[in-house]
Amino acid sequence: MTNRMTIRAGLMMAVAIMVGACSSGSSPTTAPSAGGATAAPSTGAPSAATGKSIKDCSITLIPKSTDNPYFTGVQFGANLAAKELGGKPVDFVGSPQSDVPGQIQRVQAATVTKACAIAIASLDPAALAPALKAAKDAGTAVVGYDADTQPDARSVFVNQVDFTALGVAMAQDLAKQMKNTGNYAILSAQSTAANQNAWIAAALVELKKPEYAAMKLVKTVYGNDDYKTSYDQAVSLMQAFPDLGGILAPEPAGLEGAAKARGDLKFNPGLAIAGLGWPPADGQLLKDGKVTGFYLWSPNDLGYLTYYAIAALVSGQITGKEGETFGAGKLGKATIGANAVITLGPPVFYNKDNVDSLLSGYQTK
Ligand code: RAM
Repeated sequence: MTNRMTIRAGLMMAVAIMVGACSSGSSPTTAPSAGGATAAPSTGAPSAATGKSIKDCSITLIPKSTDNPYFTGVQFGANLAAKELGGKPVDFVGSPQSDVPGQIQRVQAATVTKACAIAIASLDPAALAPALKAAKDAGTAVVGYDADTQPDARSVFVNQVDFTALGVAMAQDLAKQMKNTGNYAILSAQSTAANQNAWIAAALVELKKPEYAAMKLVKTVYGNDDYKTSYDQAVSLMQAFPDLGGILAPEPAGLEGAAKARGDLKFNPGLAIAGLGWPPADGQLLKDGKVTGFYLWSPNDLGYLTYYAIAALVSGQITGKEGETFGAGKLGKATIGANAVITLGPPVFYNKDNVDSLLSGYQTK
């Protein structure tokens, strides 16, 4: 079974109804064929449009941070696609922790060395936009993935999951655990991260519905995808709000930090924790009953799709126009949606029963 198929199977088992019902905007813009493959992509050959072949292409892949296994998983997936298309492995460059100036420097370095493409998970869209626009002007293709930059600073954005679908799904999980009542806080990644901010916005729209009137957001804090910072933030929340009923953590370091802090502080064991987790490690939280469930998607597939999108872009097969399509290997045909966004698919809901059987899309080496 391919990773992609695994995602779909996992979703069907766990949350098909939940995610499917929660958003009108949740339909994926990649559509795998029944066999998980389509006609061989035609992205390897030079095209009249740009004259570039992926085979000669140096790609700089910039993560939010290199110490985060999520991004090494994206790199792994990108290199799988590189192998399939006969391209070079990506140059995975970044700082160990979130570092906006570091991202800007890496974009500038790739521009100077005339990289054929830059793929970036932007820590701060506004701060990165000038450097990315300069890269584009110099002839380097710019693709956003995971966390978007400003739309005018990239050609396409490869989105892991529909923003609204994920935000609503996480909100509903939190509310269910809290029985629709009580104070909750949000423990996010970077305050400027477009992905987390979009998911949070969608979650808050959902939680404005009358059935959640007894739930109140008391504070939003940021842990920068760093476990220690996230843990400290969770401790501060529990100290400041002794009646806290729930934490929504739309990133794995926050989820883990919240679970650990709740135990260390001997805080109310009923404190609900919902959001995103890293299945290879946080599966243990599920099995120990510390967290009832969390969402994620395959970072390998995200990297793989990103690489295929770059190949299609540099060959001239796509330009970023809505409705354009390209072959994405085992993921099937991908279609560009509104605002030049290509969406991988729905998230998977992990619980103690399915987590061990759904680990195939998380390889990091
Ligand atoms: C962290 C990062 C990344 C996000 C994942 C789920 O690793 O913030 O951007 O997509 O969590």
